[in-house]
Amino acid sequence: MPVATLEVIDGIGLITIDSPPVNALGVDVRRGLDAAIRESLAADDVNAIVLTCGGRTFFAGADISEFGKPLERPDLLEVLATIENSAKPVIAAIHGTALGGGCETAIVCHYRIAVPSARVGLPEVNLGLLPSAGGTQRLPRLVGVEQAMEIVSGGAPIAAPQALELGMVDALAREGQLRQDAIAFARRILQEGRPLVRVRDRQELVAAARGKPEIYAKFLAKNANSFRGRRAPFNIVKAIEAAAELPFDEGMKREAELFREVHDSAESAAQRYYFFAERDTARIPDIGNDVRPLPVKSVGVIGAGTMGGGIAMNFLNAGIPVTLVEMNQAALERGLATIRRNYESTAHKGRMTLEAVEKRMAAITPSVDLAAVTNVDLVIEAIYEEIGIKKDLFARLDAIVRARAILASNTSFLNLDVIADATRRPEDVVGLHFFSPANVMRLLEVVRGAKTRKQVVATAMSLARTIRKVPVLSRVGYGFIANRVMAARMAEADSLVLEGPTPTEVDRAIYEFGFAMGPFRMIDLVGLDVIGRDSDERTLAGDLVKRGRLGQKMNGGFYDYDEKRNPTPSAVAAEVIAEFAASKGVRNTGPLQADEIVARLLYPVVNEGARVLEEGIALRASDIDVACVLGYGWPVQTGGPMFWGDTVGLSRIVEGLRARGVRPANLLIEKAANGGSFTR
Ligand code: 3H9
Repeated sequence: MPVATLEVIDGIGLITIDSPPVNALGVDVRRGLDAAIRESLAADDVNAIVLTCGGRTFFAGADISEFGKPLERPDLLEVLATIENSAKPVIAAIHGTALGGGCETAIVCHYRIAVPSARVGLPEVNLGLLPSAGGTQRLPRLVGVEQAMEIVSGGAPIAAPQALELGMVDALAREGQLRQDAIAFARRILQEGRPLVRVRDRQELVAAARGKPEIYAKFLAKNANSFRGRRAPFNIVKAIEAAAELPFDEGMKREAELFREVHDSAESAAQRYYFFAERDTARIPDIGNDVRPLPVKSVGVIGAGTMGGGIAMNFLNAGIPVTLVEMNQAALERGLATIRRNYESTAHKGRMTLEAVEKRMAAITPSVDLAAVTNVDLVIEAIYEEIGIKKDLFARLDAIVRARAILASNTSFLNLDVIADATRRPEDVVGLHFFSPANVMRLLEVVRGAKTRKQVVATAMSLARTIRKVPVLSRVGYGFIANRVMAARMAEADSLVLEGPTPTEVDRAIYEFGFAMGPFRMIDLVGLDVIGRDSDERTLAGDLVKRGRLGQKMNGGFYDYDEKRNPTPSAVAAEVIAEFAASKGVRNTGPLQADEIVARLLYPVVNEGARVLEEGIALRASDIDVACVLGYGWPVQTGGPMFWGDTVGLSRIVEGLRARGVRPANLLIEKAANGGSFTR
């Protein structure tokens, strides 16, 4: 099959590009597109050109796997120049997602028509990049400088109806009728003798922002938090400023310079690695495509608490009805009310209709009788984290649930095999470890027990995608992947504050590294009584709890809080820390530099990651990275702990751990000795 085909339909040249899976603009696509455009320009019987794509989407952007390699010609800029300078109108006909270079191709065309379900956007920032085929210069000419900064630095795609309002597309086609409607649109343009609109020539919106540096300063100040530790958003703002300040061709040169700066950055290498890492999690070496997932058309959730309610919402959102079971009517009603409140709050923000709220609520079958889940395809348990209670529940479920239904536990620390062995069908038991809030967090750890059969694993992995989660497969082990490796950071933070650095200094270093908050702010938020409640060991958090300090919710924790929840250093916490240090005989050795704090806290995470790999708990290092980025907000611009460990250098990590008297994992020692790495 050729990549590009040209059909001539009554004077309209219809170019279709078809390069599965997503029509990425790799060299073959660029060549095909270039040739088809040239052929249309040369053909006497073509008066206007419609550019569309086959398969599931319009161009999804540059081929990410080509970055960092020598680029073969023609480059995208050359192809786009031919389109822009065409004497015949070129109309982009968009379905699926027109992203990155795909969106830039669309906005170089003279007109754009899209089906309502299409989305357009410039997500390069998610790869640590900026658009480099004119996106930063043309988009401000279509939507204005401020809107363009939001779109490009945010990277989120925009739905076609909104893109129409913003001026990114000119018309909507009927769903499923793109081809016909685009051809009709092209005819209208010819009949009405509409001008060839070259976006580069449009001045009005960029002129309005000219000579106003305060626009950019204000935007950067507003986003200081989310741009911290990154480079791409700053270069994006500079490029958009250039669109307002410079003539088009000079602006294009500036865009190219700014792109080169980020292209070679560690941030972009990490984010490009991460892009593929997130997609690799679905590949399981011993489970091929021949293992077909089972259909899951109905779900039972046991437990309507915070976790159970959040889990239920995922399925309701995906149109899968949920039977929600609680022990008593009052708890059930509380759970239902929370779900309703969450949906209504989304509706009040304009992100769903009240009708949709009712539809989702109506898809819940509430019950206080376990027998209500007898006929569902999948039961997920989200009850109290105690092995005896879980075993009992699974034995009861085993007795009533239909054969071949999947029984899942949301346990975060317990041994899934023990739970599975409480049933006569351990092969149908799997772990589905959601992260809180379960309706928001994108990570789903799928736990494969010793006896879980392949089809059940395949079903869980595929179901994760249905509910818009990223599944990471884990074997059974205490804390599975994300909780286990990140616990190493908390343990180290606890021992570090005994030596001198304060919680504020530790948290600041971790925040500057790119996490949303440091470990002490986090534990204050979660509640000091929640973390480590099952342990008998004396801990700092435990000592604070004894003083009535439960965190933000009660009397403060490692920090004091004002009524607006702003933290300030706590004298009581300092006293508790000093007492604890004295009891352990730890000497105060004074403050540390931020990079030393980061190394102290995060080298042990890399080490624990190495153990998780060694033990076969995770399939691959990149799965650990995905779990930490999505489960704990590890800053994606560093790639995740294992990619970051490789960036730091494994020998340095081994030395750092040894200097602290920590035994490095064998795999880590081995790789460091051989000059190996986890992710490259
Ligand atoms: C850019 O355009 C820079 C320009 O400014 C400069 C130009 C000069 N390249 O996600 P899926 C693969 S930067 C290569 O599972 P979905 C993906 O790895 C680019 N491969 O499907 C996967 O492979 P596999 C800006 C790509 O339906 C398969 O396609 N564009 C690319 O859930 C299916 O992907 C972006 O950042 C690519 N560009 O989602 C968009 N895209 O099957 C990136 C996908 O072997 N792409 N693959 O695992 C996406 O956001 C999603 O893939 C998309 C489809 C929404 C399109």
